[in-house]
Amino acid sequence: MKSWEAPEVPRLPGHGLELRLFDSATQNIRPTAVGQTASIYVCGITPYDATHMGHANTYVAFDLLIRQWRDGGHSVNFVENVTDIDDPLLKRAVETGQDWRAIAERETALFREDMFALRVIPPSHYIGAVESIPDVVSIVEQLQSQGDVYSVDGDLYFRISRSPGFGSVSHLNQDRMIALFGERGGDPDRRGKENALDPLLWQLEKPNEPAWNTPLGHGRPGWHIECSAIALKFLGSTIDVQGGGSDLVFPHHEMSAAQAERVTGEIPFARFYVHSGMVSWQGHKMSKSRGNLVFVSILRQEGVDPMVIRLALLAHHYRSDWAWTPHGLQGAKDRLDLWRAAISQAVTMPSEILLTRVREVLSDDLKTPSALDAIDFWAQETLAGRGTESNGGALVRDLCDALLGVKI
Ligand code: 5CA
Ligand code: ZN
Repeated sequence: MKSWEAPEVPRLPGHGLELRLFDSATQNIRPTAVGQTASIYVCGITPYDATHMGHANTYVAFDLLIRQWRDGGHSVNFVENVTDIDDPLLKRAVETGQDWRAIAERETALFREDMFALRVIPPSHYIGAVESIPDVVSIVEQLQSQGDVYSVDGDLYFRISRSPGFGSVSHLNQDRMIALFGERGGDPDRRGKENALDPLLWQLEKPNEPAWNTPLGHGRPGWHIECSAIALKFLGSTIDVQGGGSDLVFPHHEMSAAQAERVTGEIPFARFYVHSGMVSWQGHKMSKSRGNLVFVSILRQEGVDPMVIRLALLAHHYRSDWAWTPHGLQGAKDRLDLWRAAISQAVTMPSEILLTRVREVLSDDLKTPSALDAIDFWAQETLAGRGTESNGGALVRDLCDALLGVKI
C-alpha cells in the first residue's frame, strides 16, 4: 500500500545516546540494545474516523522513538498495517450505506495527509490486511499442520493453550482476560470453542459481507493474525519493538505474539512491547465507537499549525493518559512562538549543551516534557538577553526538527 512522503530529517553533530524504553511485558525500563538495523512493528489504524487526537498521539510517540534510534546511528525497518477489513469497518459501512472499500480508501488517504502534516516519518512497509490475505492463509496453514487450529462450524480458531508464552505480555488473570476479550472484538461466549480465549483466525463468509476464496474456505481473516502475518513477513522472528496504544496490550498484542511465537518457535516475539497512553475528551477515552473525537484534519482546516498540534501532544509523556483540551493547544502555540522568537536571535544561550540535555532526557524512555522544559528555558534566557553564543539558533532549530519532529 502507498505510504506518504518522508519529511527531511536534519543531521545533528555527534550522535544520540542509547535509547532506554519501558517494556510492558517485563514492566521495566532497559536499554533497547538494537543492532545496526532496528525493527519495529506499529499497529496501524482501522480506517474509519481517522485521524483523531488519540491516533495522532500514538503515531507521534512511535515517530519519536524511531527518531531517537536514527539519531543514535541506527537504520530502522519500520512496518505498519492498515486494518482495511474488519468488523467495525463493515458495521460503519452498513450504518452509513457506503461501500466499505470507499470508506477505507478515503480514511487511509486522510490519515496519510495528517501523518505528513505532523511530520511523522513513514513506515518502510505500509501494508493493508486485504493485500496480506495470502500471507495470513499460509501461516494459518502452518498452524494447522502443527495441530494448533480447530473449526467451529467452519470458522477457524487458534488453540491459545498451545502457546507457552501466552499471558506474558499483559500478565492479566483469566477473568480480566475474558472480560477484555469480550469488550475488544473477541467472542468468549461462543458455543463450541475449546477455550473462551481462543482467537478467530479465519471467519467464513457471512451474508452481505466480503469474502475471499482461499484454501481455508470462502471468508476473511481475524484481526490478530493479520498483525502476526504482516510482522513475520516483513520483519521476521524476534522483532525489537511491537507498538501501539495501551488498549492493544490485551487481547491484540498478547494474541498476535502468541500466534507468531507458534509459527517461529521463538519466544518472545518482540523484545519490547511499547504502549502509548490513552487520550480522552469529554471524560472518556477518545474512541470511534463513542464518537467523542477531535480530528487532526479539522484543526488543520481551521488553520491550526500542525506543529502546534504536535507540540500539544509532546507536552505529555507518551505513556501517560491525558485529556485533550483547547487550553493545551493554546499552550503549544505560545511555546512555538517562544521558540521561534528565540531561534531567530543573533545571540543565544549555548546550543550544544541544550542538544546534550535533550538527547539525554529523550533517550530516557522518551521524556518529552523534560525536553520541552529544557528548550523553554533556553528560549526564555535567550530572549532575556543572557545569551553568549552567536547564531546558536541554527542548531536548536535542527535539534527540534530531528529529535522532536517539530519544524520551527
Ligand atoms: N487496526 C488496529 C490495530 S492493528 C487498531 O487498533 N486500530 S485503531 O484505529 O482502533 O487504533 C489505531 C491506534 O491508535 C492503536 O494503536 C490504538 O491503540 C491507538 N488509539 C486509539 N484510540 C486512542 C486514544 N484515545 N488515545 C491514544 N491512542 C489511541
Ligand atoms: Zn495490530
